Amino acid sequence: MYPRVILKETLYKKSQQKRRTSPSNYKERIFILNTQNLTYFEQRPGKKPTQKGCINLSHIKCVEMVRSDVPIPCENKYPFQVAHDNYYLYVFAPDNECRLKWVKALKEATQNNTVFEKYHPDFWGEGKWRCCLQTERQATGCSEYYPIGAKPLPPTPDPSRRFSESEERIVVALRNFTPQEETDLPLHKDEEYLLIDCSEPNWWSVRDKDGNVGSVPCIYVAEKLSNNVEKFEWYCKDVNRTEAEDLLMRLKKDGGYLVRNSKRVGAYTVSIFSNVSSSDGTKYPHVKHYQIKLQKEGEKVLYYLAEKYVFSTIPELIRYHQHNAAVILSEELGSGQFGLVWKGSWKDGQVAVKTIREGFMSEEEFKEEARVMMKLSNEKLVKLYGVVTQHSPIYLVFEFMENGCLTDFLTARKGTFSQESLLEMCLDVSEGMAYLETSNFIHRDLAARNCLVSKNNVVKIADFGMARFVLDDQYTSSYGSKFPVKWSSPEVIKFWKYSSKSDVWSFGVLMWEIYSEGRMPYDLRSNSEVIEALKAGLRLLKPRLCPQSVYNLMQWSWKEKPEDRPSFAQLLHELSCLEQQP
Ligand code: 4IP
Repeated sequence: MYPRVILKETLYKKSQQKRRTSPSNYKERIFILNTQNLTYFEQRPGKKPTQKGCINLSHIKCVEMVRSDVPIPCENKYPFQVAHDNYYLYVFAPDNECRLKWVKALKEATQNNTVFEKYHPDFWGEGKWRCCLQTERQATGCSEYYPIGAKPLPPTPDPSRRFSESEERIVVALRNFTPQEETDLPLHKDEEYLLIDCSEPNWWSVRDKDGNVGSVPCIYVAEKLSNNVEKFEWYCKDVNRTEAEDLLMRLKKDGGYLVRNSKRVGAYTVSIFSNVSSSDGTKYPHVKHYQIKLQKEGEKVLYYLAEKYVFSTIPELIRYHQHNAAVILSEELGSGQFGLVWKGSWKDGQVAVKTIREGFMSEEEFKEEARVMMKLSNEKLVKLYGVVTQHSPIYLVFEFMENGCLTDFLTARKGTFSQESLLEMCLDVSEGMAYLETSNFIHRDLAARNCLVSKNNVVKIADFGMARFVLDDQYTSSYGSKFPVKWSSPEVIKFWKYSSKSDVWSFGVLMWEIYSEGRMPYDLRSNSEVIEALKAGLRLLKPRLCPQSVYNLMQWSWKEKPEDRPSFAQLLHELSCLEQQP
């Protein structure tokens, strides 16, 4: 009896280079997976397919996707790997769905094999593993390998179990998401998903409308709240107007609020405490009451406080206004690239508020993206708390950083930094950038001027992703006077091709700024001279304070081809190793 065929498809493969002299080429082959072997055939027009290779399934030690940013020189751009015997077969699928299907089927067919504990997520090429830079082809992998069934799959919902309305948590996709792993679920912008598990910090498990369950990055979804107000601690059903005032005046918390039943049956009122007069900013503790108004749109009821902002549930209305509580501006801190920057107070704490000059930014697009940006959360990123869009100019409310911008911090304290503190600053930034890299988020304008320093001297990254919304050509065109040429990689200058690897180039320049204690890079050259110098292969010289080991990382970050540069994960690793050295 012939073994049963599981999958059959025409895909591309790379030569396995079994011998030192083997060519490196990509060939179209018919792949057949049956219960015993993975076989591939060449199909010549008018001829019977000829078998070119056959791998016995029992010899397979790992099947996984390849995550790489090297350009793939064949038509199919979605690689996966089959490690068998002492070889790696790289196969290229036409799309991600097809790739996931093959990886899953191969994993299932080899589930009883003795497999690798760790594997290499990137390609072997030019004598090294691109992921961990080991130079031995048989070197143990650098990432944990999960054969089928080993990685806990998200819990499958029990169809017999009915969620009561109060338990059900729905999330809405803020962006599309393409699965990267077998256990991921695609997201379609604005569609709703049932939240199943949010115990993991970065990846949540959700179910789509067809019942498929999988993981999604939590920054790409926002929770949609049901209209059940009873479960919220801010709902004080039977408190009347005078009691609400007493309660809030006693608490004296700026922006403190509660929601109560209005005297009018079926209506709700929000009572809010404020410590300042809205007209002149002087201190004046008082409580204001706003009725939540209803608006009917066909069958639907919408809720609002201010006419422009309507919500389909009261909890959503509260969530919005919670994050958009009044900001009180106190002193002007300076002028940023978008407009004035103020120190302010918001919800009892200090904040930095950026006001955006009218016409300087595409506001509608920015408002959409701000929802994703607000979800980015890492110790080494300056937190974006909220966006106030009720009036023009719009305000962006950020975490307040006592020690100001990194360039000024470096120049003001020139000559006082220890080697440890300079390395620590590079580590802070690489940590924040490694987080952005794993969140699929590109900064596009990384430089010391766009980093800030906290009161404990922690360096944090600011203005991530903002460059996309600027409307000023002087800033967006590479010939413009404000374009950050000195921080931009060659592919950005030539083709505006941004990626985490173009951020890596900028990070190299930022490390240079740190070790030069705030000097302007290429200070004696104009932008066009810098472009010419880069073309000629010239690079920034090693700053006096910079050890050779750190300069090597800068030079690695300034490799002409993006694929030759390290990832932020690698840079973070290398910098941490340097920190451990005596
Ligand atoms: C061959 O190159 C093909 O790419 C082979 O693939 C490949 O074998 C050979 O690698 C490589 O030398 P040429 O066609 O230019 O001779 P296929 O068999 O699909 O044609 P693999 O082992 O990758 O199948 P070596 O290393 O096996 O020689």
